[in-house]
Amino acid sequence: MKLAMATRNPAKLREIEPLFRDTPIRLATLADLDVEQRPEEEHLEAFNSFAQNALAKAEYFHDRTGLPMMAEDSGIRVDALNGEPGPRSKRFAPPEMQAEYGVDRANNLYLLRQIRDVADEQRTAHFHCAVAVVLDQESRVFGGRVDGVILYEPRGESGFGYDPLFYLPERGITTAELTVEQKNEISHRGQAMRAARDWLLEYLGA
Ligand code: ITT
Repeated sequence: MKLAMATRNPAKLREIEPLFRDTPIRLATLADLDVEQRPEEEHLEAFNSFAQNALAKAEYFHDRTGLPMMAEDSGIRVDALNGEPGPRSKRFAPPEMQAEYGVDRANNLYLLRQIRDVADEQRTAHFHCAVAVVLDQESRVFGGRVDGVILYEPRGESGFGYDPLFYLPERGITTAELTVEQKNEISHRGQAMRAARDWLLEYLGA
């Protein structure tokens, strides 16, 4: 079965691809399919819900291509910021800051600034991921979540986004210090993607 993955984020793809490697499901990216980027895509993730955003994205690209489509929406919720930035995680730092430092570095600096005066025990945060699968006759959404603590400075070179600040107390490292395989074992994305994959395999009778 060919399944299109509606993401334009190469870092996400690096994590998603290994989870489908030993299955009959062949992942095709939007780039593989020559689906050109359109300005309207900017407005797909308009909800304050990962699940609704993932579903909107998968439905949009399913309509555009007619292919079985999977999309994911993910982000970080920081308790001291009342769950912000949530689905706005990519656009958290102001545009000028993102232009100056690059998106991920700006977001990390901005987050550190926002919680500068927050004490250790209140620096808890959670990565969330929703994966939507849209087929011709069916659609489903799967979720995953991992809990951690925001450090005071970045640590580690792997991963992307907020990984260098996302500390796992029980392991004593950040998610940027895990390999792709190790991160997938525990991550929000790993959990949600495995659930989507296993449902698809069952649906296909594979
Ligand atoms: P799409 O093409 O799939 O929409 P995107 O980069 O626009 O890709 P999102 O809107 O889902 O992705 O934004 C996700 C943001 O949440 C991402 O830019 C990171 O800042 C953060 N994030 C999500 N998952 C993460 C992870 O595993 N590690 C670190 N940060 C993560």
